[in-house]
Amino acid sequence: MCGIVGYTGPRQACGVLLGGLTRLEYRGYDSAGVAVVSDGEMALVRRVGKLENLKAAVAGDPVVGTAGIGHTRWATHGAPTEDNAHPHRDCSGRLAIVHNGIIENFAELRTELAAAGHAIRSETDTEVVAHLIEALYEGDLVAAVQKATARLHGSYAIAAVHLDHPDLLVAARKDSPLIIGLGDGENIVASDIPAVLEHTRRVAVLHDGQVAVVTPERVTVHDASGAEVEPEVMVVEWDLDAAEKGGYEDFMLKEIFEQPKALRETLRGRVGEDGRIQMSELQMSDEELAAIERVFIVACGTSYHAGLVAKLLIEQWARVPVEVDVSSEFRYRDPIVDRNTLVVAITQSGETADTLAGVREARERGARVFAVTNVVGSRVTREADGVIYTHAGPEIGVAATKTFTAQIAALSVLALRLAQARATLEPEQVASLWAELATVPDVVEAILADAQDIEACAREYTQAVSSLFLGRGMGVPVAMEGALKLKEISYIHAEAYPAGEMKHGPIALITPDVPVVVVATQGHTYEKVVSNIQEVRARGARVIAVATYGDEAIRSYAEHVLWIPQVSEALSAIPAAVPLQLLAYHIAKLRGCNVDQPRNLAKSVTVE
Ligand code: HGA
Repeated sequence: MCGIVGYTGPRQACGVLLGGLTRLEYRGYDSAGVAVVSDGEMALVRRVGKLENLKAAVAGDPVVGTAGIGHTRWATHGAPTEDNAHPHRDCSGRLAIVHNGIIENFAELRTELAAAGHAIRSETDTEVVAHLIEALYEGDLVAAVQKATARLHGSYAIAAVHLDHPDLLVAARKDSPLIIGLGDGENIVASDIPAVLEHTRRVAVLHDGQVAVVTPERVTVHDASGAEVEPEVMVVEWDLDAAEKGGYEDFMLKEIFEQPKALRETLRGRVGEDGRIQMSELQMSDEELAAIERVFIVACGTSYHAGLVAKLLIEQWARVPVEVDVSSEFRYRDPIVDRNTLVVAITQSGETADTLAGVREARERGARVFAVTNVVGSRVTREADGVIYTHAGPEIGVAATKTFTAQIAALSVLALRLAQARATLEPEQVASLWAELATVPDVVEAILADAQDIEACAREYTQAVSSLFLGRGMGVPVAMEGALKLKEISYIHAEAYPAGEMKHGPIALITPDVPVVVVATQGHTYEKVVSNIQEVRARGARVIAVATYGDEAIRSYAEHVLWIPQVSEALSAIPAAVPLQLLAYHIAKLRGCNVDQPRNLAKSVTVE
């Protein structure tokens, strides 16, 4: 998720590592460290906080050596502390590794390795990998890494160094990026291109399941069977700014396209071997979950919209009444919250002041409070009784995109977990809903692959002053989020309404100049939505519909159709949200707006 740099060559490694990590700093991180093979010792320096802290430590006590690895950590497992910072070492202290990603089966491996006598010092999933490599090491680091990665479930980009092989870096990846900058007599492993651009523009891209063996003079790449394969080499033409954005024009666009990965990471490891949904973070037994009388969801902005989606899912699947409150309202009213209430506080940053106040308020009233957040170690994780993490990776664009859909994914799992505990769905129904939920990342990938027409549609609405977003059922929170995205980044006024409610007021606003965006995906209110489309068209409105592939009839009701694949109604929020993110993005870009940093907005709202 965050930064990896590894160096082997004639120069002092530490300077190259710190330089590379500096180029990855824009991604956000909470701690940093380097390990350098230094005259028969593994020199290790780690610091919490900014790279400046690490640089100051190294300046005071220079680390000498020409091969090493560095990391900026964005915590997923274990708080952002020095002990949890990477690199991590094995028991002998002769091996050090850095890792991006999540090892799903780390708990089992940890138990196994601890039983075999390994002393595991941190809370991270990463350290377990260092000990696993140690356990499998018989003098050949490449073979040990290969055997170790075969035992890992989850996602990883790993770089390892060992004192027995002073100028060797071994790197491996699955579902987390890793490249090798090819230099002259030196090579640099990195999780992202900006880290190597200062030194080289020739880059070998490592693919899933491959292991790279890197020395100053040579890079060889092996597939999972150990056979040597031809590395894919490209020459990078991007400048640093474009490289930071992965070739996308803006962070927001990059993050929209990162959604399949964010969703996969968030859904990872949620089903046990027995086929049951697991959410151990809740630390509540089935009996305790069954005893819940009410769920209260507290959130602001985009997170509030994810909460509205969760309300529909929890009520439908788990048959518990759910209230969703804007945090700044919740904290100042007298909500009916007691020890039988489960409160779910949703905050991307984990620092949202109003939501934190809501958490305190709810706990004072005796409720059990869970946070859904994207930032490990953030304030809400210390104030809530438990935390459900979205593993979307750092989000830099101010307007939330991948964290929104990841929140919905995490909350969908929560709803299934509640339904399972309360036996409101048959085990087969839970299994089949899970099976479909697990395909949603692929559905989003398909939408993103077929989104070329959205820009042309956006071009027709750049002059709009006001717009209306309509939907029913699951389409309501999707419409609300679509409207929020549009107003946040394009500054076009956008109002969202349940489609059936439109004729009680907002219909008065409709003119040919007010585009109406309608979520008209397949579902039990589809016909009703079509009637609402007819009502707005009768008043001259131009309609942009989000609809399901195959719905040919919709073409005759709407000026533009943004297509999504067929999914069940309950799981339609994530797919339907994606084209609306892109619509807002393109309209804002065509209007010349700064989509990553819209005016007046902050990424993390830490004031009331
Ligand atoms: N799961 C590991 C690595 C997380 C990551 O990708 N950080 O950048 C951890 O929590 O340390």
